[in-house]
Amino acid sequence: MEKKWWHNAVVYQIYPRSFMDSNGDGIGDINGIISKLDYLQQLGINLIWLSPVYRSPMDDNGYDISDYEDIAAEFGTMAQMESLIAQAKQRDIHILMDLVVNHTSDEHPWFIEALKSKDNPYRDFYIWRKPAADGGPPNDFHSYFGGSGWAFDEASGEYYLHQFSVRQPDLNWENPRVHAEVHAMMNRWLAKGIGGFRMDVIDLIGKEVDAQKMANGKNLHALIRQMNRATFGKGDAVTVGEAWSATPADALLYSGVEREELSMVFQFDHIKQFWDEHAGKWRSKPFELASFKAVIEKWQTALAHQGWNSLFWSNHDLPRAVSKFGDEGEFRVASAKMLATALHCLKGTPYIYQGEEIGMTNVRYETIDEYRDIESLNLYQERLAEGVSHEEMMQGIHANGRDNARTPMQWDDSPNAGFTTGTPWITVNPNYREINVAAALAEPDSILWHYQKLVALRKQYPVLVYGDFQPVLREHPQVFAWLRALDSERLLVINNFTAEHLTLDIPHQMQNWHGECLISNYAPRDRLAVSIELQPYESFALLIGR
Ligand code: TEU
Ligand code: CA
Repeated sequence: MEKKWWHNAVVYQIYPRSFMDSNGDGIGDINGIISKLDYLQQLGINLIWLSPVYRSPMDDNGYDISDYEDIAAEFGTMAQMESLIAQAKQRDIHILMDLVVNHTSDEHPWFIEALKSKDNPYRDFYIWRKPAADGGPPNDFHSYFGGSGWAFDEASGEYYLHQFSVRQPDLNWENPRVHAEVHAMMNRWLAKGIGGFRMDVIDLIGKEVDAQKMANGKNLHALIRQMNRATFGKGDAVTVGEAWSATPADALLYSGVEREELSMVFQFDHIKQFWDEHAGKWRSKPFELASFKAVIEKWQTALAHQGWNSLFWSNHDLPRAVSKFGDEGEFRVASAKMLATALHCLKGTPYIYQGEEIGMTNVRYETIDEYRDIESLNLYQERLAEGVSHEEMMQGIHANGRDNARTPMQWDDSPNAGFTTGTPWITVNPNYREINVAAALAEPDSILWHYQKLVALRKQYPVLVYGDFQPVLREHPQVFAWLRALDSERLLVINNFTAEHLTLDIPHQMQNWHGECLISNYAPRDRLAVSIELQPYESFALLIGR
């Protein structure tokens, strides 16, 4: 496999609204991020995925952009953004900008023009349809944020498509002028020295609207290859596409080396598998290791030699990793470290979502009024109108609501966790007095230093980057284990995914294995035996001696 500069890099995702507030208005901002670059350099990460900071009316916290080449006033200025890019680069950290081009804000000049008349030159930048015979929406397509995916425009008597909020009209990617505008914008950002792009719902831009085939439309890959050749393909930028619909076969189309499309995609099988078939994310299914292992193994195996995996437990749309896959209580630290070791010892690019490195947890606001996320608020109303109880919806929001990931970053135990000297835009998780960066920095055995070690190991041991994934102990109901093999090097990774003490019987051919324990969350283990006693959530990686 052709080696890439970013293959041994780890990505840190920043949700700017909740990372660090530098001017006391309760909203995180770019100067706040700049003030924490030394902290990120110390962690060792080399890429930052920066969620949107562009001008936006913030209907969806910035994923509704009104100007792709200006910075939202609450986040700062373009000069500050350029300073962030420069100061990060001085620390060998490269910025991945969030590219949100499946839709714009309804305040984007293109849409304002489009609304003026049917023959406005920008009308065809969006997707319009005549009403159905009954005067209603053209079809029953449902928005991801509730309600119809069609909004009526009185002036023209037509409907426009919005897969997300009514204030996020979809762009018409069948229009070559849209291609040209977006490519030019991307090239201007690349010229500012960014490291690449994270691409929002990129699997939706090839939508076949009248067939209601939104994801994986027939032109999708041609559009991405065209984008590659017109912009980032000319350099060695990193690109990661968000693709909720992706299968391993799709991922090979997106990230196959000879495909000239993307570096990798975010696929969500290990997330969706715990969503209820009918109620979706609003009713969680209990975590179950066997099917979880099967999904991870499927992706590790399918992209073994072709393509490249992205590795993540959470992001700004998902619940906190330790709450979803670990233990928030007695074993919060042990399980957070186990989840870190497991993720960083798989093959692909690991992503750390802000706060994951200190084991931040989900939040449980008592009332719906404390929530801010448009998806949670809209679906709460819609489901209650359909007869779902308040209690059940609050349970769903507590388990899978997006605000779980968006509570302010917990820097120390001062008021509002040191995130702001003002009133935070969303309530700080009350456990910040215990869970915060200052406490983690002061505790040599903290989750934070465990992440720092994993990031460093990735730069020291090629087996962690290029080693083949080979499952072991596949049938074990509580342990997820595998080998990474590269040339003569073998790394054994064993993870107890439960709070139980376990006696793990070691397969005969592995019983005398010994070597160097690269990382563990209990006492280091440098040799196996007939069986070993595993502690709750115990996890270690053993580099097998020659
Ligand atoms: O997310 C796509 C998406 O489908 C999720 O928003 C959705 O919430 C899903 O149910 C996961 O929980 C992307 C961005 O990541 C998200 O923040 C934006 O809201 C969305 O696109 C629209 O831009
Ligand atoms: Ca601020």
